[in-house]
Amino acid sequence: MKTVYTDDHKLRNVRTELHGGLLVSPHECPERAQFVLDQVRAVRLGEVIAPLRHGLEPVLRVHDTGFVEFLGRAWQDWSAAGNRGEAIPDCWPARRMAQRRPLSITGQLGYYAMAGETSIGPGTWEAAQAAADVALTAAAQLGAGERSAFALCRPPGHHAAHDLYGGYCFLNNAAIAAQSLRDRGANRVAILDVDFHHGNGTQDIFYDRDDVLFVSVHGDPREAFPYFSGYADESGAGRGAGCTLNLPLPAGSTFEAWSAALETGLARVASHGADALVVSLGVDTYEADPISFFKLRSADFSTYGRMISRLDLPTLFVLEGGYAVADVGVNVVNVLTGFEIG
Ligand code: Q9C
Ligand code: ZN
Repeated sequence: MKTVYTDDHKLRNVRTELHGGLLVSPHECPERAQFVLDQVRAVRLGEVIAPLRHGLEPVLRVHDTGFVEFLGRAWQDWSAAGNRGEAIPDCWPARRMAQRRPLSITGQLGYYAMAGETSIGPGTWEAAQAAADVALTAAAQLGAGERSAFALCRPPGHHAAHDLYGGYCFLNNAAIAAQSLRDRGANRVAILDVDFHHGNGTQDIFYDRDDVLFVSVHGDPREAFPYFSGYADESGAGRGAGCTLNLPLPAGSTFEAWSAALETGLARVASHGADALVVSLGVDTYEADPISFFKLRSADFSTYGRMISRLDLPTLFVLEGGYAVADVGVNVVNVLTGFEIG
């Protein structure tokens, strides 16, 4: 399959992540993408092509205009206000407080952030836009008749909601791509999120819709980020009732439990009658991941790539998380080669 990639992800290279009461070097770092690209080339997965610029129109199909404008000027406003470090929120519209957008940039960070670990720096916006372009270009490959395509993008996207950033995510690359598939004529799309963390942003964007199914296998939110989304009883609303399926699993889950949940998810994808599948491909389910608690081994990624291929759908893989940096390439590409071998 073809891989879509650009060096522009390197424009996001912040120094800080709020972690354990410290500002540490970010888990979501540029080296992740380099390891994936190296492994794509090592196994000769297929051609590596550059993204086309798609502009903001396909982004605004799923994201709020005020939110996108905020992301576009957040770093500039933050530094112009005299702040000397990277942009981090420190106050949120919590229970019983006003859900209004303040004028202050610090207030706006809290208004638009769903979590506080994700610093904004120079180049964050440009990298986020490039990641959306990577996903849109890969989606267009499916439209051009390819059976599958791989969007090698960072920063990741699945925690970014209609008007929220956080969890290392700014624009929801998978959601933007899924919407573009709908706009290019797919009547029904399914999104399968196999990242360790619940894809709260993707769920939010499609929660009340019946044309885009969202299925996620993830760490139980009682114990894992994002804590306030991903419970089994969140199943969609209105027309979208029954079109969200959350499959949370406990700490220490091995491939035996994980693959059984995946089978449940795959059966739901099959019954949706989708014309195309988007896989939010995070490999932070790996046993050596530093911030997660599942126990998948590298060979398991090949196995589930094969399981996904049995759906026999045009499939777009969009890179999400995975922080055992040196092993991210092997694990991601194992899913892709498993899929291709079938
Ligand atoms: N103190 C993705 O995998 N919480 N995002 C950090 C470490 C945020 C993960 C916890 C984890 C976000 C795309
Ligand atoms: Zn994750």
